[in-house]
Amino acid sequence: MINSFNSKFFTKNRERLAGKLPDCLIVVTANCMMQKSADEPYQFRQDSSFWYLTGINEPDVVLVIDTKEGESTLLLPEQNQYQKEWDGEIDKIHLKKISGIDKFETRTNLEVILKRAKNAGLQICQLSPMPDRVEPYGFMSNPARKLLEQEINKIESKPKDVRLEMAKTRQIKQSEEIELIQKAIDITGESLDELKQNIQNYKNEAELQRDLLIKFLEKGSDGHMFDPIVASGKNSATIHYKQNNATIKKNELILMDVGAKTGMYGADISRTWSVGDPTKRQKDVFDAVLKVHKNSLSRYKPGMTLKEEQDNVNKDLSKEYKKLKISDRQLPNGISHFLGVDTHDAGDYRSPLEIGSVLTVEPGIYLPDEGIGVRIEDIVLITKNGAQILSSKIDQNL
Ligand SMILES: [Mn+2]
Repeated sequence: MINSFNSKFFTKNRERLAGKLPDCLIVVTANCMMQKSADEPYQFRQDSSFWYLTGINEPDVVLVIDTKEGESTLLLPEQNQYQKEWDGEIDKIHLKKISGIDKFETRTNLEVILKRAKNAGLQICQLSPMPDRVEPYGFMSNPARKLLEQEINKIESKPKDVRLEMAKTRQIKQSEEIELIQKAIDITGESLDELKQNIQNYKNEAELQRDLLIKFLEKGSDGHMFDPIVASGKNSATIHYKQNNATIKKNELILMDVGAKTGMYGADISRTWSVGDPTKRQKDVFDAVLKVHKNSLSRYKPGMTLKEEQDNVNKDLSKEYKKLKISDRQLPNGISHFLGVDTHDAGDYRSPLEIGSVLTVEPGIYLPDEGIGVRIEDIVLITKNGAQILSSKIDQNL
C-alpha cells in the first residue's frame, strides 16, 4: 500500500487534537477483526481516526493521549500463542517508527491508567461508539469502541465524547494528505478519460468496471477507494447502483461514480457519458446538471455553509426542472461530503467551511421513468481566496 507519511504527520495530528482538549485523557481504540466465515476473518480495516492519530494498522491496540503532559501511550493486546505463530508478533520497534510513540503498556493496564488520570483531575474522553446496527445502511458497527466504552465505564460513567473535535481535526487537510488525494484524482481522471475514448466498444458494465480497475492499478494506485458505480441506461437513475453487470445499449447514458485509492486516501469522481450520439432529451438533462454544477462550484469559499449551498443548488435545480417540464423535487443526496481517510469523511457538516477542507460537489438529476440519470462530481479544496478544483483536468463533457 502507498504510504508516504512518516511519524511526524501522526505526531502532529495528535497535537492538533490535543490542542482542542486541554487537561484530558483521550482514549482511542483500533478496530477489532471481524469474522467472515468459520476461522477466516474479513480483511482488516483500521478505524479511520485511530489510523489518523497513529498510522498503525494493527487490531486491538489502544491509544491514550494525556493532553496535559503532552504524552501518548500505546496499549498493546496480549497475543496468544496462536496469534504469535499465525499472524506474527507485534513489533514495538516498528510501531514506534510509524507512530512516533515510544511509551508502551499492556492493554490490561487500562484500568490503572484511567484511575490515575481521574485522580490527577483529567477528564476522560473517548470517540463514542455508533449504534450496534447502523441505520439506514443496515450494517453492524465494529464492536471495538463499544467494548472500550464498557471498560472505561468501570472508572468513568460519563466519558466526554470528542467525536466532533476529532472530526474538525480530520476535516482540515495537511499538505501530505492533499498530495495523496490529488494523486488519486489524477489517476482516476486519466483512467476515465482513456475509457471514454473507447466507450462505444463496451457491451457490458462489468467489462467497463474490469478495465477501470486495471487502469487504476497500472497507474500505481491501490485499486478502488469504494465500490464503484458503473450504471448504464435506467440504472443510472439508481443513485447507489452496485450490480455493475447489465448490458450496455446504444443511445444510453453511462454514469461512472468511481475513485482510485492511494494509501488511506482516494478520489470520488462522477462523470456521465453517452454511448453514441445522445438524444435531445439526454443532452438537455445533462446540460441542466452541468449548469447547476458549474454554478455550485463557483460558490465554494471559506465561511459558506453546506446548508446554504444545498438550498442554492435546489433553487438552481428548480429552474432547470421547469425548463425540462419535470415536477419540482429536492436533490436526493447532500450536495457535498468531505473526502479523506473515509470517502464520506469526518468533518463538521454544520459550521462555516474552513480553509483546508476537501469536499465533493455532486448535483444530479435522476429520472427513473425516462431511464435517465446524470451526476457530475468534482473535488474542491477550500483555499484563502475561494476554492481550487482538484479534478479540473478531467473531461466533464457528455
Ligand atoms: Mn461522492
